[in-house]
Amino acid sequence: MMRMFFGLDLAGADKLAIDTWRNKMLPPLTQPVSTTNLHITLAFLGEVPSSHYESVFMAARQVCGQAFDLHINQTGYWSKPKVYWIGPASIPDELLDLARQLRSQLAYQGLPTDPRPYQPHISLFRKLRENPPAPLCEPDMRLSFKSFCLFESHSSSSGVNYRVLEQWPLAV
Ligand code: 2AM
Repeated sequence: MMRMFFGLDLAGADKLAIDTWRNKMLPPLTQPVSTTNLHITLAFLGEVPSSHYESVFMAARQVCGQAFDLHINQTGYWSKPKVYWIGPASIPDELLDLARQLRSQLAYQGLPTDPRPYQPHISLFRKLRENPPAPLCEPDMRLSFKSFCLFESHSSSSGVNYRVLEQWPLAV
């Protein structure tokens, strides 16, 4: 079994810029997502049995996505999963298409897919009991994506760590 998700890996400089924005624009809050783990989920898979790994890779190989830029310019709070996030106010068609293709290829391979409407976001804090005060300034970052990844989410006594298992290019 491996806990997996498809997602977009952020460049190191972008992770650092987000971490700086978080530290400067918001009060200190519990359970920050570690800087190295900042990412955008495309399709959450959860625990995948080893017998299904090949189907997961097969689904990814069938995806034909386009590179795109993303303007991160809004914040949000989901009270049920208790997550505070930043994300784009407007979602590029290439990103919606990538998430849609992944879901349909996973379904075609007989794998379970997430029924929730896709909402791209970068989780900054988890287990947050209430919506924190508004940030001093809204985020304003432009990110570029030329590939998508399959991540393994590994939990240990020192916390959760994400590892890129494989990366697929997006057409430029
Ligand atoms: P993330 O916060 O690490 O991106 C399982 O629920 C996981 O799916 C969550 O931890 C979250 O991962 C992601 N997720 C939750 N709701 C989502 C949504 N509407 N769209 C995309 N990803 C979502």
